[in-house]
Amino acid sequence: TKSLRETLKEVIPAKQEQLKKLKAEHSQTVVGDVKVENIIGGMRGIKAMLWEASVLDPLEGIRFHGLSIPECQKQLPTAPDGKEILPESMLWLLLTGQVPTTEQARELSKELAEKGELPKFVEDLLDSLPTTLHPMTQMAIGVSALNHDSAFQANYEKGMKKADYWTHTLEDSLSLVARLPALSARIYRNVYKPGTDLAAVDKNLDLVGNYSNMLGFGDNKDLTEYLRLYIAIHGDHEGGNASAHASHLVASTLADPFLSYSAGLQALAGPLHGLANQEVLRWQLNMLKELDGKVTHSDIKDFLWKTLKSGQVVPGYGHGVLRNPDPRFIALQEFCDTRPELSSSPLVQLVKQTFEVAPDVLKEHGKTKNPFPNVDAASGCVLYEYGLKDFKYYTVIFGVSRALGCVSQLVWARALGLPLERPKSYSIDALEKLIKSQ
Ligand code: NMX
Ligand code: MLT
Repeated sequence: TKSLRETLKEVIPAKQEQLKKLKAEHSQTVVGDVKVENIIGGMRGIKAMLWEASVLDPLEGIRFHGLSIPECQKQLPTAPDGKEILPESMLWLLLTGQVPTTEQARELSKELAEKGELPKFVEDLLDSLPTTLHPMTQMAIGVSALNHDSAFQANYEKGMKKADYWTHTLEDSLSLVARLPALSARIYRNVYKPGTDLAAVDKNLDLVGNYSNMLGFGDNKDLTEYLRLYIAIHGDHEGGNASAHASHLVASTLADPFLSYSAGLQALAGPLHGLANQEVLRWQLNMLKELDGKVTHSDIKDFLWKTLKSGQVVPGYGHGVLRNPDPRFIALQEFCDTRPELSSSPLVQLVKQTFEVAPDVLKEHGKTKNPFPNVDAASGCVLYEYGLKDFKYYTVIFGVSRALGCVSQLVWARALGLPLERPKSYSIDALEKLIKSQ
C-alpha cells in the first residue's frame, strides 16, 4: 500500500502537467463575462478561482473529485465500528483525488492521533481565555497560535525552494487537522464543563472517535457516528464559499496553513455562513416554544412570515450557488430516519415540517433565489437531541470539518504554484467611467 505522501508524489506531477498544458493552450479562451451586477453583487456567478477538491452544481449539489455524497457513502472507508464516512477517508480523497483503501485510511487515522496533542502553551492560552468569548473566536485564536511550530514558515525563513512549498504545507496541514479535536474539545470543556477532566488523545482512535471522547460523548456511539458523517460531508464546498475563499486568499500570500485557516474560521463565524447552524437551532427552539408543542403547517407558516416581516432571514434556507435542497441536508435527514430516537423527536420533526412549509413561503416572499434548505437547516437538531445542547458551539464542529477542504486546497495551490490573489476593484465613480468608456 502506498502512503499518503507517496500517493501525492505520484498524482501531483500529472496535475502540474495538465495545468501547464491548459495555460499554454487556453490562457486566452473566454469562459464567461463580468457584468456590473457581478461587481456590485458579491462576485456571485463569476468563474474566477481554481479549486481542485470539489465542484458544486447548483441543482445536484457537491461532488468531491467527481463523487457525490451517496457515492462517497458507498465507497469511502468507515471506522472499524461504524457505517458512516470516516473523515480521514474524505481528507485522503480531497487531497489525492483517490478513494483510499481501508488500510490507508487507518494509517492516516494513526498518524493524526500520533500528532494530536496540543503544545502546552496553546493549552495555557485557551485556558486563559474568558469563557464568555465566543467558541469560534477561541478556535481562531488557538489555530493561529499553532503557527508557532509551522514547518512552512520555518523553512521559508531558511530559503526553501518553490518546489518544496507543498511538502511543508502538507506537514503543517496534517498537524493542523490532527490537533483540531484536542483544540476544539478543550474549548468545549472550558466553556461548558469547567473544572472537569479532559481525556487525553487516544493513539488507537480515529479523529472523530477522539474528538467525541474528548468532548465527553465517547460513550454515545450514535453521536460519534453522526459527527463522522457531519465532519466528512461539511469538509469541502468548492472554493468560493467565504471560509474556503478566505483561507485560500490568505495562503496565496504564503502565510502558513495555520494563519490561513484561522482566517477561514473567522469567515465561518458569520451568521450568513457557518454561524447559521447555531441560529437555526435558536430559531427552531423559539418556534417550538412559541407554538407550545402543537405544531401544524399553518402555525409554521405564520412563524415563518413573522420572521420575514421582522426583516430577518430564515436561517438555514437559501444559498449563494445551490438552487435545490442541499444534498448534505438530505444526507443528515436520512441519518435521522434510520434512528427511531431521532425520528420521534419533536425538534427533528419540526425541522422536517419546516422543510415542508418554508420553500413555498420563501417563494411567495419572492426575494431569495433559492427557497430550499442548506446544510445548516438540519445539522444542529441531531447534536441537540444527542445531548450536545450548547448551540453556540456548533460552528466549531463545522470548523473542524472545513479544515479538510481548506488544507487540501492549500497543498494543491502550492503544488501548482498558484499566485498571489489580487483582483481588480473599482470605486462607484471609476465604475461609471468604465461603463461610459465601453
Ligand atoms: N430568508 C429571507 N431572505 C433571504 C433568505 C432567507 N433564508 N435567503 C436570501 N434572502 C434574501 C437576501 O437577503 C436578499 O435580500 P436583499 O435583496 O434584500 O438583500 C435576497 O433574498 C437575494 O438573496 P440571494 O441572492 O437569494 O442569496 P445570497 O446569495 O445573497 O445569499 C445566503 C445566500 C445563504 C447568505 C442567504 O440565502 C441567507 O442569508 N440565508 C440564511 C442564512 C443561512 O442559512 N446561511 C447559511 C449558508 C450555508 N452555510 O453553511 O454557509
Ligand atoms: C458551505 O458549505 O460553505 C456553504 O454551503 C456556503 C457556500 O457554499 O457558499
